[in-house]
Amino acid sequence: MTACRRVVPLARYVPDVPSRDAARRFYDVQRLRRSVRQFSSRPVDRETIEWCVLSAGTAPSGAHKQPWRFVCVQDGETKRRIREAAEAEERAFYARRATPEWLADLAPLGTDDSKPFLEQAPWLIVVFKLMKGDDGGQVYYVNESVGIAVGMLLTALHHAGLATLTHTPSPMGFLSEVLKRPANERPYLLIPVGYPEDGCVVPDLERRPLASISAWVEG
Ligand code: IYR
Repeated sequence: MTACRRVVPLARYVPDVPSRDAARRFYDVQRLRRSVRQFSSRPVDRETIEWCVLSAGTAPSGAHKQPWRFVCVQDGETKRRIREAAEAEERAFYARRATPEWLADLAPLGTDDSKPFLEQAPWLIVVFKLMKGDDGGQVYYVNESVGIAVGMLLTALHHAGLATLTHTPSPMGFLSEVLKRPANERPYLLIPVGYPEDGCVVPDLERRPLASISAWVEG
């Protein structure tokens, strides 16, 4: 059966300053986003996380199937089990699976197989992608859709003053088991969320300038 097309007037967002100023201001917020690995134990209330997940849920998706689920974990015992399983995978990664080139690329980040932030961060948001709808129906452009939603989630959390890490212990199958997720969901990304620890440091990285990330075809 084909659902019939219904339309409503667009509810526009109009910034209170000209678009160029709004864009620059937003960049000034975004440029301070960093991946953080040292989290404070300062709590973050559930409602803050809820608003950010709602923002993520405004992402566009293939055929509007919204093929994402955000599992928000605050429970200490669950975080402990996730850390234990993730560190087991990371030990295998650093000792055997990673190529020498990969290890060399990671050296400036100073990462290793120890992941204390998986317990220190007050929340872990585990993002799952749907391989089929809950009704067994098709989903489309799932990686693109979930990637966009995660970008929006990271942006919303950053805008709320919270720090995040995009963490991909590989393989991530243990997350389905620990969190008892249904068979149509696959783990996509694990995101520790919280305030940065006092004195938190991050790698001294530079971002590519505009000219090196863009090309222009002007009329
Ligand atoms: N998952 C590992 C390794 C790792 C891989 C990449 I690509 C990174 O940008 C960072 C880490 C870990 O979390 O240590």
